[in-house]
Amino acid sequence: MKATEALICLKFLAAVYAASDAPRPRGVGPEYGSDEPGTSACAHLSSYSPQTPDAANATLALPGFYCKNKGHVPSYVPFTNVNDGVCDYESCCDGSEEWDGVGGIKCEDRCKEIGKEWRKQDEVRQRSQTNAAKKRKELVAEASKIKIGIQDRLQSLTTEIEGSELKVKQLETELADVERREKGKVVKPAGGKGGKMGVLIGLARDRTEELREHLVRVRDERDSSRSRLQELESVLSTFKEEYNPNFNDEGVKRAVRAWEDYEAVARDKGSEPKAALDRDLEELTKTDKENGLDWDEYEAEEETDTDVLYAFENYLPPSLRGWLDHKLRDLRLMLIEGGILAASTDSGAESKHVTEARKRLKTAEKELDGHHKDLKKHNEDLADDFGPDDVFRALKGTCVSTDSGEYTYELCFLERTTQKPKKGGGHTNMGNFVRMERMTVDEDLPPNGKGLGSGERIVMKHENGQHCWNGPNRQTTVILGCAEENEIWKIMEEEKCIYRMEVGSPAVCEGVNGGGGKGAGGKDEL
Ligand code: MAN
Repeated sequence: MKATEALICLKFLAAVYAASDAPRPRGVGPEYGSDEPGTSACAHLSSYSPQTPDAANATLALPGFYCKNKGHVPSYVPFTNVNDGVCDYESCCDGSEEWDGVGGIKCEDRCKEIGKEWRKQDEVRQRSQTNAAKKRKELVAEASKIKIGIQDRLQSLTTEIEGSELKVKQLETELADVERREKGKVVKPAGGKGGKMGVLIGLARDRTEELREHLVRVRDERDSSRSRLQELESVLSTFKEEYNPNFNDEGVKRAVRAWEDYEAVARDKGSEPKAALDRDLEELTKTDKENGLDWDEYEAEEETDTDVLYAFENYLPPSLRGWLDHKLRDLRLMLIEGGILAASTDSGAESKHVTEARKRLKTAEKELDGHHKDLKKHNEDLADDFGPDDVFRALKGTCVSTDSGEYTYELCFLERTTQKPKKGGGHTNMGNFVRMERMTVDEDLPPNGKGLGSGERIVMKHENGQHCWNGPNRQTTVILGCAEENEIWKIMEEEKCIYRMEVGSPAVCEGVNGGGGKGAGGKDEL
C-alpha cells in the first residue's frame, strides 16, 4: 500500500515539476502551494520527516489532488484518481485531474453547468438552513417556556406541600380525637336501638311513669281518706255538741274528751291542706311530655352517652359547658385506660365518625404523596440533560417515523425507538432513551442536504429495549443532523438488534453557518 502511494506521489511530483512554469504547481491547493512544490507533498514517505514520525500511522500531507473547479467550488480528488482514465466530475468538474490524457481520455471542463446546478441546490439548502435555524430559536424559546413553567410549578408545589402537610397533621389530630371520643362511647346493644344510655333512658322513662302513676293513685287515696276524715270529724263534732252531759254515761264522756284532745292537737299541727303543695303535686302528676320532657329525643338511634352529654351541655353557659365536657371525657377515658371501664368495641366495626375522619386523612395523605411525587419528578426533570440550550425539552415526546423494509420505525424524542411490523402485530421496543453523547462523523452530504455530513454530532443513546433472541437487548443510536423538519433519514441494523438511526432535526442547527460547509448540524469540519 505504502509502495503504491510512493509511486503515485513520485509520479505526482514529476508532473508538478514538469508544470513548474505555472503560477502554482498543478494539483496543489493554495494553502499548500509554494515555490518548492513536493517538499511537503510526499513528506509522509520520508523516514526523516519530522511531521510523520510514525510511518504506520502516516497520513497524506496533502488531502489529494487540488481541482480549481473555476465556476464551482474547488475540491480535492484522491491521488489514486489522478490520471486513471476516468473523469471524476463529482469532485473535479474542470477535469484537470486527467491532464495526462491516459488512454486518450480528455475530460472537458463542466464546471459552468455543474456549478450552476450546485448553486441552485445550495440556495435551497441555505434557505432550508435559515428556516431550520429559525425553528431552532423557536424550539429554544418553547423549551425555556416549559422550563419556567416547571420552575413556577415547583414553587407553587412547595406552598401546596406546606398546606397539605398542615392539613394531614390536623386530620391526624382529628382522627386521634375522634377515635378517643368513640372509645369513650357506650356500646350499643347488638341489634338494638341506642347505646347503654339509650337503655338507661328507656328504664328511667318507665320508672318515672310508674312513680307518676303511683303518685296519682296515692293522691287519690289521700283525697278520699281526707274526705272520709272530714265526714267523721263532722259526725264527732255534732256528737259533742248534741250529747246530754247530764246523762251519766262514762263511755260517752270519755269519747267526748278524746275528741276534744284530738281537736286540740289538730289545731296545733295546722292540718289544713296547703294549696301550694297541692299545686306542686298537680304539676308532678302531669305526663313528662306535658312537663316538657320528651324521652324520645334522648333515645335516637345513633345517640350515645356523649351525645346526650352534649345535649345536656347545651343548657349550660359556654364556659362551663367546655370545662364540663373536657372533664367528663377525660374522666371516662381515664377510667377506660385504667381498665375500670370497658372501651366501646361496637362488635369490631369502626364507627361512622372514625371511618369518615380516616377517609379525610387518607385523601389528604394521598394528595400530599402526589405533590411529593410531582416535586421529585420536576426536580429530576430540571436536572436532566436536554442538550444545548435545553432545546430538546421542547421536543420531548414528539415522535417521527419512517418505513423501511417490512417495518415502520419510530423515534419518540427522549423516550424510545420502536419497530412496528407493517403487516401488523406487536411493536418491538428498540431501546429507551438513556443519555446524550457526541460523535464525530465524516459522511458525504447528499445534494438535498439530508445527511449527517462531517463534524461533531449530537447522539441519543437508547438502551434496554426488547430482548433479542440469541442476542442482546435491543439498542439504538440516534445521530442527529441539522434539518428543517424532524425526520428519520436512515435506519440501519448494524449488528443483530443494534440499530443506528440518522435523524434530521432543527434542534441541532446550533451555530449553523447558512451554507458553504460540508455538513448539517453542529460545528462542521472542512
Ligand atoms: C426481529 C426484528 C429484527 C431483528 C430480529 C432478531 O425480526 O426485530 O430487527 O434482527 O427480530 O431476531
